Amino acid sequence: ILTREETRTGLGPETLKRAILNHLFYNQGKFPEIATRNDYYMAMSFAVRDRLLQRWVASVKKYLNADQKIVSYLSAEYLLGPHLANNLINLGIYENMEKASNSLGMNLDWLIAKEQEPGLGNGGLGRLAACYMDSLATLEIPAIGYGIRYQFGIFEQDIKDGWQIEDTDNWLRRGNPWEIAKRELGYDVKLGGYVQHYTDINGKFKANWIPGMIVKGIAYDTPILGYRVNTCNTLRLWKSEAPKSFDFQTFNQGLYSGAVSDKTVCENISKVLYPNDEQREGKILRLQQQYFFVSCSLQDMIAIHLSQGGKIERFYDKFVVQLNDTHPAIGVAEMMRLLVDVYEVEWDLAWDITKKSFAYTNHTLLPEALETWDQDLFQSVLPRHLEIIQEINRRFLDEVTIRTYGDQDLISSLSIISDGPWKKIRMANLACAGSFAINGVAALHSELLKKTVLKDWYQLWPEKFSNKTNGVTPRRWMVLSNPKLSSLISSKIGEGWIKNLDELTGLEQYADDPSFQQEWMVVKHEMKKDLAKRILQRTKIKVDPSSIFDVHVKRIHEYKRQHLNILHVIALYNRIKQNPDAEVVPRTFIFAGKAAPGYHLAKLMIKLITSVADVVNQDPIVKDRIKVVFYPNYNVTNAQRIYPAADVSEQISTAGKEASGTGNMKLSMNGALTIGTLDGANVEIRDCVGAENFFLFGLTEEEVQQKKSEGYNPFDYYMANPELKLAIDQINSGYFSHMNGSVFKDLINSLLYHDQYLVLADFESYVAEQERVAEAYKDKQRWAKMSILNAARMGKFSSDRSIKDYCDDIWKVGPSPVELVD
Ligand code: DL6
Repeated sequence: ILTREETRTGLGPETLKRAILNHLFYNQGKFPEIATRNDYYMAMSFAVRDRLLQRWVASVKKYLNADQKIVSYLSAEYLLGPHLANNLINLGIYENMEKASNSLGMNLDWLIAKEQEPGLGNGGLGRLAACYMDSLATLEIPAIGYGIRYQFGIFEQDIKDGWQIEDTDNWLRRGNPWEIAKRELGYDVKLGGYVQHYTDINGKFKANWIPGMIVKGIAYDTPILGYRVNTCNTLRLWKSEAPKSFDFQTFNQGLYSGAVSDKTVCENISKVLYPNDEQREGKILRLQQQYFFVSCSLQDMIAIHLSQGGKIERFYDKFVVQLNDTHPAIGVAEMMRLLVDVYEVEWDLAWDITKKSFAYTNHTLLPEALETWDQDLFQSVLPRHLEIIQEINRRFLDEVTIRTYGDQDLISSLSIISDGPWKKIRMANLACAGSFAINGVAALHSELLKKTVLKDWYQLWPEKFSNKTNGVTPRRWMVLSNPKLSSLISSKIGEGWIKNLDELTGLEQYADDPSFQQEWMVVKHEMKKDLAKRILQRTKIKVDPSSIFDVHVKRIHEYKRQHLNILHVIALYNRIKQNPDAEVVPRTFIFAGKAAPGYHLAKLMIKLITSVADVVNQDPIVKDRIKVVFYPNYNVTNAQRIYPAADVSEQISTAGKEASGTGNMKLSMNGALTIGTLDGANVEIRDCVGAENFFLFGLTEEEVQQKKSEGYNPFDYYMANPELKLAIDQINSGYFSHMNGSVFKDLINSLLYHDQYLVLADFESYVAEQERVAEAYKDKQRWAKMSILNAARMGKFSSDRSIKDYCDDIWKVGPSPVELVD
């Protein structure tokens, strides 16, 4: 009998080396003399995947047990980031793989760098889904993540002449060793057409949906392994195809292009991730995408449940379905269609099953981000679902009428279909009506949901509401991205914190210890040097690693207020210009983030940052005391390089606008100090790390509302603050744009005459707090202590804690450890 070490799943360096060579020869038809670095990356990834699959098979066998409840996470986005290094860490074979790769004459870091990251998400929401998949597996919770296998993920960003340029993200170009296509596992999805009604022989009223087209969803599975456990869950992403790839009948009739276009139309559905543009209404393809993946996923869950002898009426015993925002909310209507039309379940029972199966997470308070669909458009794509939604709504509003004694305002606000001549389907209302639980993603956000966008829902169904503060996985965001800091931490408190982040509090006892402070700051400096090198390579800007690394990285959006930050930079610049000997603590302002391609003002904000950078970085009077960098193409890979090097974390959104934020957590865990408003999870971060270790500024959410209701006039702030006025005048006059003042006029007009996000109102307090930041940085010991305490007190923000909260309060699913049998 072979030991595991001798079989293809052993974990020792020799076995790994043999596995890599085997894949290179027998899988890829290559040998060392001709193999490229990418060939080695692929071979190594296949070798790692073998080890995942061994665990995956054991996990799936366990889940096939009829009594095992499974969490089904429905998300249109998964911003996974590269797999290889993360899997090496979770398997516990990083060092062994390093040895294996060295003995093959390969550098492991090079191979890791070969991976094209799957950027199947826009930002926080998609990245949260990825962190949750990691935590679900680590906590040994049976789970399937369902989504879309976009052929093109989030666009790649380049900067030309200071402007954002978008390029296609062809991430599958060189193949994807992590996924397994399950060609046999496919579901038909109907789209368009019309509905016929008839009465069957038993006198039952029936609907027959005659589709305009049928698309096939093919499953592509990616194994997601937990940290140092055998649980390996499934991320099942659907690719759309034509049911028959080639229609011979059409071909024979000489309509070749017709036959091909059908294939193209079908394949288009999973072709590209939608960027979260301002204007996203009316995009038929987006509705098709949402329905496509949700329908495949629900059909799949039902098939799994029935194949194990489950009864359709008890679907919710097998699966709990979490809706990641409203993107999959059409699932509520699809579940009803499957139950009523396909499985012939009576309406009331079907509605009961549906409401016991779904839970909904809201991720935004921004009204423009709450999805609605024009009823006519909706009908053209999903005619049967429109009927179902109308029926759900009719019965639902009857219930509301009785409960509210006919309160018209409540009835119209809760209605799933809006009144008026242009009827709209409100997806958040559909999600709320069809779910047994509704949650926000940070304490403040959950409170505001209850007071604002979901106020009326809360009034009638308070028991459905809860808060589940977001979290992030310390495996990727500390162990993988900051190995030196992680080793330092482990050298003091052991490795338990990696799975139980609360153990980081063990670091508090060293926060005042000068030698630990020294070690901490040395690691920080190393990481800053690494980033400085990359900045030089990528942007040709030389930055000083001993300056404050002030980091503002996230999607570019007015509410996230990158323009507030750059106004402060201009103010500092002017202080130096007006007094060249002014004492300015050297600082490097690092920005990164993508602007939605159709979001004009966000793109102008990038141009403003790069334009200010061009002037400030070159001005000899500044003498390198301030530098401004826009690091292009912010993605998971680049985020992993930036967070460890940050001293200051900019979390400066207008209070009440950022639902939670997760970058704020990652930065703090890596020892950055936050300058921030009382917004999203900042509030809880400040509570945890202590007010004395957090730089607070700006209006509170109530003050923002108050100011707006009093009639906020940004122009008054502009006139009242000479530093602010000068900065804006300079932008306006073309000082930063080769004397062409018109470049930024839209941005300036928006600030001076609208300023929806109260940038000007918060400017003064922001600048004052930034002075405190600089002051604090001068005292190295104080800074080191604050930095250590930030990391030490971040236990709450592990995604393991979030997932445990979901499991205990909403999903009612517990761990189910998986045994490996040789
Ligand atoms: O919950 C994850 C993430 C939050 O941390 C951000 O604060 C929030 O802006 C983001 N929301 C979205 C909303 N998209 N839609 N719809 O991405 O979610």
